[in-house]
Amino acid sequence: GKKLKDVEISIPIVYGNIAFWLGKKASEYHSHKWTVYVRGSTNEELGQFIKRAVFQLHSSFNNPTRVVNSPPFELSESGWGEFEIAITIYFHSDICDKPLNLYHHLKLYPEDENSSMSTKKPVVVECYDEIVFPDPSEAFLARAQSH
Ligand code: SLL
Repeated sequence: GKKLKDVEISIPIVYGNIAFWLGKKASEYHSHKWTVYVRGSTNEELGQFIKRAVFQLHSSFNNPTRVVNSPPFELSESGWGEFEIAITIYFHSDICDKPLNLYHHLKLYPEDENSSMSTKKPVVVECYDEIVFPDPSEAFLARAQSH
């Protein structure tokens, strides 16, 4: 379709993880339950823009490449260790053909020594970012504005 010059669309996102320690239910290899996610910064529906998110987990997980084909773009697992998760975002074809790679270091354990592990207080680590699309298609701009 037609491209609009001198226009750009910026999509504010938040990506990161929340992790709960399992306390009495913790075992050696499953001490935490966690969820890694990509969401709109004010919880807007990212399914309008994003077609698929692929979360690449550590090789110690079964089937470490996890594909999420519809929103919410998140993945929950249990485990014991922290590692870097590569998140590949695929957009709808009228938005952008090139996928975007994000990297998030999964965090399970509280940072400061004073906050002891608790089953009630999760560890949350998030990043704010903006995905900027220069010269968007007319169809994309119309969708972004009705959004
Ligand atoms: C570390 N470099 O040594 C990291 C690796 C891997 C964590 C952490 C697997 C859980 C499962 C899991 O939590 N791996 O087996 O399902 O700290």
